[in-house]
Formats: sequence, C-alpha cells, structure tokens
Amino acid sequence: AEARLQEHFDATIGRDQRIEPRDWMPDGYRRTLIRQIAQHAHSEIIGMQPEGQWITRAPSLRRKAILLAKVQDEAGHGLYLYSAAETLGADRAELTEMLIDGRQKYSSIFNYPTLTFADVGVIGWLVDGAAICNQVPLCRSSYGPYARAMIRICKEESFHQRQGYELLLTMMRGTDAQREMVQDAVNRWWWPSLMMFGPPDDASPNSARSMAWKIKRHSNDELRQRFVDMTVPQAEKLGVTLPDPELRWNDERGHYDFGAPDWDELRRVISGDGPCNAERIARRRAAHEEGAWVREAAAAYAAKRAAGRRA
Ligand code: FAQ
Repeated sequence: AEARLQEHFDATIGRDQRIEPRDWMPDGYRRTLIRQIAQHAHSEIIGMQPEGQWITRAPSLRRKAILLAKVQDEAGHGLYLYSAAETLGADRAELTEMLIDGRQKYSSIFNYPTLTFADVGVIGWLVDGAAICNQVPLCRSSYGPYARAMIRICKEESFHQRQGYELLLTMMRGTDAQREMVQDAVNRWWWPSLMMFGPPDDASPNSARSMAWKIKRHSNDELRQRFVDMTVPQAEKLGVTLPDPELRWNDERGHYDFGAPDWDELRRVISGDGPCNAERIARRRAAHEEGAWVREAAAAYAAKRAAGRRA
C-alpha cells in the first residue's frame, strides 16, 4: 500500500500539482517542510527586532507610521507561517520552544545590529529584496498551504522593499552626512544579504532533495545571482557603491560576476556566534515569558466557554 501511496505522491509532484494537508506524504518531505517553514516563521518573528528598535526613534510621523506597519506585517507573516507548519502536524508552542532553546534556526541576517536610521532603508532595499527573490518562486512550492501563504507575504514584502528604497532615495538627496550614512549601511549589509540565500550549491546538503520535491524551485546560487543582477542597476540609480571589487558585468554569461561571501562568517552566525545572536534570543525568550499570562488567560477563557456550552 505504501508503494502505491508513494507512486501517487510522485505523480502529483511530477504533474506540478499541489500536495495538501490530508494527502499522504513521505516522512522526509514532511520533516523538510516543517524545518523550512518553521525557520522561515522564526525569521519573520526575530526579524521584527532589528528594525523595531527604530520605531521610537523614527525621524518623522510618516516614517514611524510606515515602519510600524512593516514590523506588524512581519508579525503577521510569522503567524501565517506557523499556521502552515501546523497543517503538517507541528505544534506551534513546541516550535517556539525549539527557537528559544536553540534547536531550530532563523535567518543569519537578523543577527547584525542596526546602527543608524539608514539601516532601516537598507534592510528594506537589500534584505527584503533578497527575501522577495527567494520567496517569489516559493509561491509555486509543491506544498499548498506554504505556497498560498507566500503569495500574500510576497505582496507585502514588495511594499517593504519599496519603502526602503524610497527612504534611501530621500536620504541620498539630503546632506553629505546622510549620503555617508547610506553608504556605510550598504557596506555593512551587502555581504550578509548575499548570505541569506544559504551556502553555495556544492555545500548545501538539503538543496537536491528539496528541489526534487519541488519545495525549492531554484538553487541557492541561482537565486543569489538573480539578486545581484537585480540589485546592481538599483545601486547605480541610487548612487551608492556595492563593496565588492570583483563586481562587474560579464557579457558572455549575461550576468554580473561577483566575489565570494565569507562563508566562515555565515557558518559562525548560523551556529549562534554572530554579533547579536544572544541578544535576539534573550529578547525573544523574555517576550515569551512576559506573554505567559496572556496564554494562560486565553486557555482559561476557552475552557470556561467550552464548559458553558456543555452545561
Ligand atoms: N541563515 O542545505 P541548505 C524574512 C541553514 S527573509 C540561517 O542550503 P535549505 C523577511 C539551513 O537551514 C528570511 N540558516 O538549506 C524579512 C540548513 O540548516 P538545517 C527567511 C541558514 O533549507 C525581511 C543549513 O544551513 N526566509 O524573514 C541560512 O535547502 C526583513 C544548510 O543549508 C526564509 O526562510 C541562513 N541564511 O536552504 C523579515 C525563506 N542558509 O535546517 C523581517 C525560506 C542556510 O539543515 C525583516 N527558506 N541555512 O539545520 C529557504 O528558502 C531555504 O531554507 C534557504 C536554505 C534558502 C534559507
């Protein structure tokens, strides 16, 4: 019977149709999806912190309103994604526990500090730009609830990217000091943004399997190249320099050549030793503990309602 189920699953993937929660799926497929979706959800939730720190220091009411909306969207994305993971049988409370005790990962990018308000613009432009590059193909991921969640998330990410680019355009029209702030932020965020796409293909243990299952549609290096090609003209328009001496157009390939990120740095940051890892997790743990009374009250209220209905 298992062989027939496997055959049906393979045929569904082969026809580019979606796998839905009630369908049979191989254990490895389920595990891989829970891993990737949970990491993605954790990234959205931890990703609220670097920019969130600027909400009280935004330079105008308009910038504050935009930033508040963006950070709230990220909370929404996290909740959406936890729900998608729950359709696979994962327990959200358990996923949160695994995040705060270090058993599950979140994106390396959120372990870098936001030093000036220009960082808010550069996160929108580069980090959300990279996120879009990576996530648009996930709208065609083989698992239905994940793919559908990505559609809405990508629409919101595109607003996030634009608000960042518009912020930077405004700063570049400002004073020399503002232009220097933008360039400094670009220098600090460029390489970590390239690392968001993951290790190079020959060092990416999950890629081949995930691509065969059509969870991932492109390899890490393909998407990294796509991001570079998309971003270089935007940098020129903005008037900033990307900090890579090897960056140049390659006519033969029809793509930009670029230097290699520091893969040791990525390994260090992923394994918990980045500039802000400890701070990010401590903040998340504190928020979880401070929220315990809300969860208890909600559970008590639900129990009371259920008892009332039985009476
Ligand atoms: N950071 O074999 P692969 C956002 C891990 S966007 C940390 O290549 P895979 C929006 C990887 O998990 C950011 N860990 O793995 C936003 C694996 O570890 P494991 C979130 C990384 O899964 C913007 C190991 O290394 N986006 O939040 C990283 O095939 C602004 C080997 O790697 C997503 O999660 C990394 N950079 O490919 C929010 C997108 N790279 O689990 C707020 C969905 C790799 O075996 C503000 N995810 N690792 O122990 C994906 O597309 C994939 O999971 C990749 C990694 C491409 C990230």
